[in-house]
Amino acid sequence: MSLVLVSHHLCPYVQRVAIVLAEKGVPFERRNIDLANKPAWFSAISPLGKTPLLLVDDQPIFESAVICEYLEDVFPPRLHPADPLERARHRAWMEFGSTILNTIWKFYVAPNRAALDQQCRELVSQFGRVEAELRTPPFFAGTHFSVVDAVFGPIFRYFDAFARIADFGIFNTTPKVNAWRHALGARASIANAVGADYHDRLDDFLRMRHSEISRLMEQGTSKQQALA
Ligand SMILES: N[C@@H](CCC(=O)N[C@@H](CS)C(=O)NCC(=O)O)C(=O)O
Repeated sequence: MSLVLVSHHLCPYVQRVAIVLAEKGVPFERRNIDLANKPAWFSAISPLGKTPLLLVDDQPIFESAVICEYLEDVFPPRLHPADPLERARHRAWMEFGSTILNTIWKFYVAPNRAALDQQCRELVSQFGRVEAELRTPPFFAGTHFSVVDAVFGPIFRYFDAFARIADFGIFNTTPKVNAWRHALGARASIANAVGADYHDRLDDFLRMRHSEISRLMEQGTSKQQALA
C-alpha cells in the first residue's frame, strides 16, 4: 500500500496524522504544498482545499480526524481505547483540540492587546476544562499513548513559540496540563512530526500576521538589538 501525506510545513492537523503514522510505525511519503498558492493537482482532489490529505494508493482521504480513524481501522497498534464509551470520550476531546486550535488562531491574529488578552483568557479557560479531564500521567490515558495525545502534541508546540515572545501565563493554573505538555514534547513521534526549520518558519509566519503578537516579536527583536 502506498501512503502519501499531502502536507503543509506548519499545519497542526497534518502533524496529528504524521504522529499517528509514526506511532504505528507505518512508512509514508510526505508531500508539502504551498497553501497560499495551491497546486492544481491538489485543488482537483481536495474538496475542502485543506491539508492534510492522505493518498491511499492514490485515493484521497480528507479531514484529519477521519484519516486518523482510517489508520486506526487498518494499522495496529490501537491507539483509541477498546471500550466504546471511553472511545467516544477520546473522540470528543479530539474535537475539543480542534476548538483550541481555533482559539490559538484568534490569539495570534488578535489586532491589539485587549483582543490578545481576551483570547489568552479563553485559552486559560479551555485548558482549565482539559485539566479537569486529565487523570493519570503522563498521557491523556495514563501510560497508553492515544490519538488525543497526537492531537494535543501539535497544540502545545505553539506555546513553545509563544513563550519565546512573552510570558502569557497560560498554564499557570493548570499543572496537570503543563506536565502533559512536557511529556508530549519529549515524545519522539511528536518531536519528529515537523521539520528542523519549523521554529523559524513559525516565527516568520507569526511575524507576518500584522497582529499584536507580530508587534511583540518586533519589540523583542529591537530590545535584543539594543542590548547587542
Ligand atoms: N478540519 C480540518 C482542518 C484542516 C485545516 O484547517 N488545514 C489548514 C492548514 S492547517 C488548511 O489547509 N487551510 C487552507 C485553506 O483553508 O485554504 C482537518 O481536521 O483536517
